[in-house]
Amino acid sequence: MSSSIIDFLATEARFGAHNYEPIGVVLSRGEGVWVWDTDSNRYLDCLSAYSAINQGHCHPKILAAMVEQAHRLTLTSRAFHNDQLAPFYEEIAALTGSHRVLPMNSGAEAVESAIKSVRKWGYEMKGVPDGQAEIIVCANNFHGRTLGIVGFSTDPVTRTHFGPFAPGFKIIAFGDAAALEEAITPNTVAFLVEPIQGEAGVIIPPAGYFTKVRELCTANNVMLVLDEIQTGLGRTGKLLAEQHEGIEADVTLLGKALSGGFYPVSAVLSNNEVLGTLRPGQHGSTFGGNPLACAVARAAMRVLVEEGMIENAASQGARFLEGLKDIRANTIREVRGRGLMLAVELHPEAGRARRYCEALQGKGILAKDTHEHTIRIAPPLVITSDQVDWALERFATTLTQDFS
Ligand code: IF1
Repeated sequence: MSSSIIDFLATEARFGAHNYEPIGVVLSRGEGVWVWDTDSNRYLDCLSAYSAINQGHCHPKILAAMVEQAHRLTLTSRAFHNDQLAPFYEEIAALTGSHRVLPMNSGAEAVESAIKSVRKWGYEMKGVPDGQAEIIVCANNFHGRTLGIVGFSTDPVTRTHFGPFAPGFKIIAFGDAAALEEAITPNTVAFLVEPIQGEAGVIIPPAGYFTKVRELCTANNVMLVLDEIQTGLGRTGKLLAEQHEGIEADVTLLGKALSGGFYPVSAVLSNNEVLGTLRPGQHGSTFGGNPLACAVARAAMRVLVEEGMIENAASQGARFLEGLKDIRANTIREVRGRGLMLAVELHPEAGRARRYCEALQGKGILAKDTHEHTIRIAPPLVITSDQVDWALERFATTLTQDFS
């Protein structure tokens, strides 16, 4: 490590809250699938800022839209209209087939906004007695870091000593439709779930699960809220992960790649009813729906579609998955993935995944461990076949090493 890197790390450690344990690389530039550190070493980004960089780093068209808009108008608040909001609504509704849009900033805010909206819908449309609304969520969920959300997390690291928490959530197993059927009561307003659990280690539910979930929600007048903040916008090889089972959520949450990584932009998308219950003054955000965010998001959605990134995620994802499955290494317990949302789970005896990520860093690849034994792989959706093959060579040599 050069002295400048050591200085950066020491200063962060001295002044920052220690709520992260990053890999020891200090990045200063990015372009497409590549990032460079302060010593000009180049890495293939296999994390994409947890899927916020689906369009690749510093996409020139999103950059141009951002700069152009920043010169004109950045923030009006929602006290006034701005000329970017209407076209943003129109374009995101057309792209996703939704009826109503609520623009927010972070993913967690979108989740919180959805919780408020489905509760309100439950009281005003479904007739649930006030204060009795129940929302069903899954074990090992990850929906963000705010108090409302960590209150229904099952991960002790995420929730310990942050209580007391809000009531009204019921936790069931992920991938188990019978558990959902059993958990639903007349007071259930929504089922909030990730199509593929990301933080839990890229857990793909059994085929048919979401078809059954959709049926149960419809039969019981329960809003199906899909958190597509990580799986959405092409990551899994479809625009939305729900399309893999041909279902439609009542409420869809987007964030991360909605801005291509330039700016925090999130959105709650719904049928007419759920967001239709919100009246003036009942919800809002200073920055939500601002013209800069809208202009950036419009460009981010446009390039995703126009440049074929969703199809590329499907084909390169299949190539990557096959390549990973071909690696013969007794460190590997399982390889999972859909589109470019991939994971290699190591045998516990192989040592911590973190060690493998550090070895990959030495070979020019940045990937992130999760839960001790899983390496998450999620490159930008602009990755080429040659780059996939280049990465696979490095994964193969790293995974055949033993770091136990
Ligand atoms: C961190 C994980 C990924 C998300 C889903 C909502 C949010 C997230 C499905 C909240 C955010 C991030 C946040 C990041 C780590 C990360 C993550 F490892 F924790 F699980 F992506 F895999 N729904 N996920 O994945 O969105 O408020 O952050 O914009 O350090 O907390 P946000």
